[in-house]
Order: sequence, then C-alpha cells, then structure tokens
Amino acid sequence: MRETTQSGMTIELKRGDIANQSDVEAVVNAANAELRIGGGVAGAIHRAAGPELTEETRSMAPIEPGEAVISGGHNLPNAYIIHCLGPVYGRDEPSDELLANCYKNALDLAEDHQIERIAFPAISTGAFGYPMKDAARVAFETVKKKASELESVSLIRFVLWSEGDIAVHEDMMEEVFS
Ligand code: AR6
Repeated sequence: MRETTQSGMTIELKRGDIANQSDVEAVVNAANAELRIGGGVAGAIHRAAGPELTEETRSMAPIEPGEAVISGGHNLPNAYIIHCLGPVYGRDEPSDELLANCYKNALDLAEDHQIERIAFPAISTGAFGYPMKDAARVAFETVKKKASELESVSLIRFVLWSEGDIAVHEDMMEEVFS
C-alpha cells in the first residue's frame, strides 16, 4: 500500500528528496536543537533554502525533543518549513511519545497556517538512530489519531530516501490503516 485515505485526507509514500517537493506548501525538517544546518535532511533543507533560513530560525532556537517551530521557505519551492526535533533513540525518553509529539505539533502548526499539503521525512531515523519500522508505526498511528480533527490539511506525504525505507512504510501502512 503506497496511499490511503483517512477521514477524507490522503496519506501517501514517495521516494525522493524532501528539499525537492514543489507541490506542497510545507516541508518538515528533521532538525537539530539549534535549528542550524546539519547532515541528512537538515543539510539538504538548509542548503536549498539558503543562509537566510538560519538567520530566521536563530531566534527560535534552541528547541526541545518533540517540539516544532515554523519558518518561511526562503529559496525552497515551499511557503513554509516546519522544524521538528526528534528524539535521539536510547537517550530522549519516552522516545515514542516524543516522536509522536513531533508529528502532532507539526500538524497543529500546519492547521494554524491553513496548510493543505505537507511532506514529512522519517524523523529521527538517520543520525538519531530510531529504528525505521518503529518510527513508521509511531508516525502512522499519530496521523491516524489526528486525521478526524484536521480541517485544513488534506494531504500528508512521507518522503523516504530509499526503496527499502518505502517497503518498510508500505507494510506498516497496511498494518495501521487497514
Ligand atoms: N530527503 C528525504 N529523506 C532524507 C534526506 C533527504 N534529502 N536525507 C536523509 N534522509 P536525519 P534525524 C533520510 O539524519 O535522524 C542532522 O544532522 C535519512 O535516510 O536527517 O532526525 C541534524 O542536524 C533518514 O531516514 O534526521 C540533526 O542533528 C531520515 O531522512 C540530526 O541529523 C532522517 O535522517 C537529526 O537526525
């Protein structure tokens, strides 16, 4: 399963680069606490958005695990970037609750800004070491719980880096949504 509908909202999986999603209004950054350029997603987003992004986010930092803040998209093709700090697996506990908070808080910010289409990376599953399958379960269960209260958001895209990551998400989508 690569796409499903929940309370009228589409949830889809796509392989690609989170910094190259021109048909959504907001992309989510798997940020660091300082909201600076880093590796992985944060590197790709900050490089594509340009140095003005770091200037804008400086005053919002530091953020805590589970927290989300919103900025402009600068040179990205998106109006907004929502920056989430995921938990470092094995250190920030309870990791599942903190990861769920990332998705909840990002979706709340999207609603506040009347965002209809939003793309998430697999937060915490790179440098922060969260197992992909467990992270996918948390992401989908959180989206499923929130779906009925979302009025503005009509598309949630999960942008995954590899075919293997897509396969893990396909199986978990089946498990959580069917
Ligand atoms: N587009 C989509 N997914 C990507 C991309 C991309 N351009 N690049 C990597 N991924 P990570 P985290 C995948 O490490 O675990 C940073 O250095 C990647 O394969 O970006 O939350 C920050 O500065 C993985 O599955 O985020 C923080 O210090 C997933 O995105 C720290 O890493 C997340 O990997 C955040 O760690």
